[in-house]
Amino acid sequence: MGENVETRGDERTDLIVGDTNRDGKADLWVSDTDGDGKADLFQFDTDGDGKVDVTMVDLDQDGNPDEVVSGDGGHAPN
Ligand SMILES: [Ca+2]
Ligand SMILES: [Ca+2]
Ligand SMILES: [Ca+2]
Repeated sequence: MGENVETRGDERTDLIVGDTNRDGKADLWVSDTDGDGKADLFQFDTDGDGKVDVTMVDLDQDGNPDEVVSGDGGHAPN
């Protein structure tokens, strides 16, 4: 279990769900948590087990992550 990260909002809208290694399972999630339509939560499943291994939060939505933690940061994909 990783630490919980704070996001801009409490909602979660997945803007992009990707399958970068084409094994049929999602391994990339780009999400909007505050409903403004801009991505602020980025998650990656690096080992292909369907669970998030790295979470990045871009609190000011400038494209650069402000916090990076291992695990899903308390924000598991649906
Ligand atoms: Ca947002
Ligand atoms: Ca994983
Ligand atoms: Ca940022």
